[in-house]
Amino acid sequence: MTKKAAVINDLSSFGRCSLTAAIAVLSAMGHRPCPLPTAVLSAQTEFPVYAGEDLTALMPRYTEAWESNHERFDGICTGYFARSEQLRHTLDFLDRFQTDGTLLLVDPVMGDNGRLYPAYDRTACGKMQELARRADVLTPNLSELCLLTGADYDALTAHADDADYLTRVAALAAPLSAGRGVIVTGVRTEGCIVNLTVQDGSADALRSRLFGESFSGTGDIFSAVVFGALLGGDPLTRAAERAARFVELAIADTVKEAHNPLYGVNFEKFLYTLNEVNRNANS
Ligand code: PXL
Repeated sequence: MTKKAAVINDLSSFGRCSLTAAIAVLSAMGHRPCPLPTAVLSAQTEFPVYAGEDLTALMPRYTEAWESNHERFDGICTGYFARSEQLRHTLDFLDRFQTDGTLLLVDPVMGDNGRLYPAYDRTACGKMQELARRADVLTPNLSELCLLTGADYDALTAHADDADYLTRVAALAAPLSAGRGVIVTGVRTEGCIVNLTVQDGSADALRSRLFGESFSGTGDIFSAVVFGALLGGDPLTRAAERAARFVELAIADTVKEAHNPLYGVNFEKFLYTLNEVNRNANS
């Protein structure tokens, strides 16, 4: 059944991330994305130059307009926030639209490779912790897991070759996973990338090919596929597997040609693989 999903994220013209990724992925999976844009940008903020317009002031107006029209959502997913005020508006949005039956996926987009994104500050990190507590599913990368839990990224990754590395990452995610699913994305280990699903006291490690580069938007594409799969009724580990395989396909295609990781990955030509009609026809 088609599910209606509010997607709170920015619209970046270059970088194949945030709404550009989520609208395409959710639509391909047969759902109805309803974007609540937090900002419009000529490119995501890691580009050397970008122009943007902050839409923070529009957020409460969208919320009120949607409430006046009695809109309801089967799911809500959140991504990048440019300012801590946007997180406050999102918490208010949840007060009005999050019900027992709403699936809330929070991708706590704050940084990568142990560093905060340029537009991010510590106040926003604190608000993100508050938002994370309301989520049914969290999809932090390792840097974001450290920011959410207060762990030291450098100390943790200094022992990435240890046999018990994944056990320590899972132990770090365990308190966060009380009452919700957590997928720690893109953990580099033993020559591969691991997406670690932590839920109900157990951890499930899914291994993918390591390409050795970090591409814009892959975390956003991953969380959009997880969200779409969960809305469609998949269990969390299956959702993580579909997302990992989809991102892997897109990266493998991208590295075959001259590329700049800032421009993201060739996911568009594989969207058809996410479509339920194709999935049912192929199964
Ligand atoms: O992919 C994460 C992301 C989303 N949106 C914007 C960003 C980034 C990462 O830098 O700058 C605007």
